[in-house]
Amino acid sequence: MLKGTFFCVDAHTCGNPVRLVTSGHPHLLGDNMSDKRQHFLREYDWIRKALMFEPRGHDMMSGAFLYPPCSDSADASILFIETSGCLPMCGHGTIGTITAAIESGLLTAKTPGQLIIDVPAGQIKIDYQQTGEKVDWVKIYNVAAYLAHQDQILDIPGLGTLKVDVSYGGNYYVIVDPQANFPGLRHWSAGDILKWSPIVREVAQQQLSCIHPDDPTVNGVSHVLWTGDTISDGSDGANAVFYGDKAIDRSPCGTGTSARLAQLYTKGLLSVGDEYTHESIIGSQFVGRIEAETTVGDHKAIMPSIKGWARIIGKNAITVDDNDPYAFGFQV
Ligand code: PYC
Repeated sequence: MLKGTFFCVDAHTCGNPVRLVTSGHPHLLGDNMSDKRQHFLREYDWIRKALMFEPRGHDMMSGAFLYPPCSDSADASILFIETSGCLPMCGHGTIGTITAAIESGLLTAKTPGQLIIDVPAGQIKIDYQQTGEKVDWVKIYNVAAYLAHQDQILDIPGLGTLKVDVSYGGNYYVIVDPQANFPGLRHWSAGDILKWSPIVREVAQQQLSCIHPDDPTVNGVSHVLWTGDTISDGSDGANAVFYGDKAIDRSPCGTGTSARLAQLYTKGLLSVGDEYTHESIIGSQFVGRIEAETTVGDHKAIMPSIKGWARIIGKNAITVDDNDPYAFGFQV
């Protein structure tokens, strides 16, 4: 039986995929996107699995549904979907969603160049620049970011000890800077990152509590951000961000960049007003900026922004039929 046909605009943000699903939205209950995210995960997660996993997606696949706003001040809401679940916030996903939605005529700003969007992690503000029908760049004023744990020692079986920080930028990130047992991301292969990241994440999960002070449904370390030398002109730092079971972000990762800014700020290495050009494993760049200081619970925190670009690469009509044994995807 045909479970659904999902029309999608496929795009990428600085190399990482964004599949904006433009039909087949389930009706979600709740007053805000955090509640609606929980409802989606309880009842409609099959849609995410079908559209994100092979054979319709792949390990890095991520996407979004655009919904009407939850609050009076917003223009729209976004539900993020990807192989690992439904993230509270996704930076590359937002840049791709806004670009694809504006260029496809699915979203019109009341004030050209400016939007307010409800996401599960809170509310974000967007500036964007459009030339003709094309969106040149999108800047996200993200939710508050803070350093949750500093200088923690993790004992990683088979690798040895790692000194790490855990920082929040919309998701919780273990951040690993170069040190004795990690020579830096340009000295490791992608295979090394894929091998060690799930173990580092698991050990961090067991050892370090991460629960967002304002929303306990946002909890747990989901990503590992490895740092190292830059390869692109103008970059201030480089990262390889691991997520899901087998994914390395091809973009510089918006929530990861926000978490990195909060870490560097709390350690006294960046100040309010500073920009930080962050590059991905493939050398694509986002410009991060510390916009202001704030607090999250008892933590000193920042309001970060991230600026980047996306391109539409195609349109898709994806069918999910439960007489297909792989209707809801698989992973190898
Ligand atoms: O850009 O925030 C991001 C992101 C999260 C996971 C992959 N990209």
